Amino acid sequence: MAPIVLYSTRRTPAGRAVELTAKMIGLELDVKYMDLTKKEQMTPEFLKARIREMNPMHTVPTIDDNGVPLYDSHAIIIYLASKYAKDDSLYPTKDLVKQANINALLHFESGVLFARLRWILEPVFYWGETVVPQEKIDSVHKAYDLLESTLKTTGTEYLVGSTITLADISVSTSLSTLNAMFPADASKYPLVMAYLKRLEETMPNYKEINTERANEALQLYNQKLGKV
Ligand SMILES: N[C@@H](CCC(=O)N[C@@H](CS)C(=O)NCC(=O)O)C(=O)O
Repeated sequence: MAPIVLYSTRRTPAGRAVELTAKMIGLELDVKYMDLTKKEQMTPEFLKARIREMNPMHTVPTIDDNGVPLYDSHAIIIYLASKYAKDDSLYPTKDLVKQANINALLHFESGVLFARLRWILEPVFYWGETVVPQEKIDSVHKAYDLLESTLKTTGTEYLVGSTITLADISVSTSLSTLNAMFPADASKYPLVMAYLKRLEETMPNYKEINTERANEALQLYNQKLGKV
């Protein structure tokens, strides 16, 4: 069986979640990076890769698992963990309450963290906007507030329990990028900061896939805003 092909970019949090998950379950991927600033997802070469037919949303990440196309990072990481992981620690199949709590945080990543990040970055990266409205930045700090309350309520080391799950993998990607661009105030969000530090120290491949790539996103952001 050929390795699963992942269409992604180095920077996208959603694609990074797929890479982190694959590494954690020891799954080889054939990663094909694209440059969305050059609209590579619209070039004939890329369309020839049939991504639009595979994914009507033309978003990355998209995977091709030996002829089976799938899109949306949350759907993809659940699929990879369910199909290829040696055990169900990343995404429990029998403890349905735990699974539902993980799902809730995957939706939080998608609907709050990633959505607010994309709301800021898309106009700057792709539409030439050079000013970011304060209300958008405020919305990021409100998201930290939600995460702080979540961590206070659960009181666990990771988002859902004492071991890393798909919730941490997904949340870590947007959170590390947001924090690189709009640093969370440690005096207001001590649990968020402690959580980020824990992830940095314990999540396999965190530095390579989150810290370094979040910094690449920050560099492009600063460059586009004329800050460097
Ligand atoms: N909910 C999706 C969001 C993916 C997404 O919006 N990806 C962006 C890059 S960060 C993209 O592909 N943009 C190009 C486009 O929409 O054409 C996921 O989790 O995979």
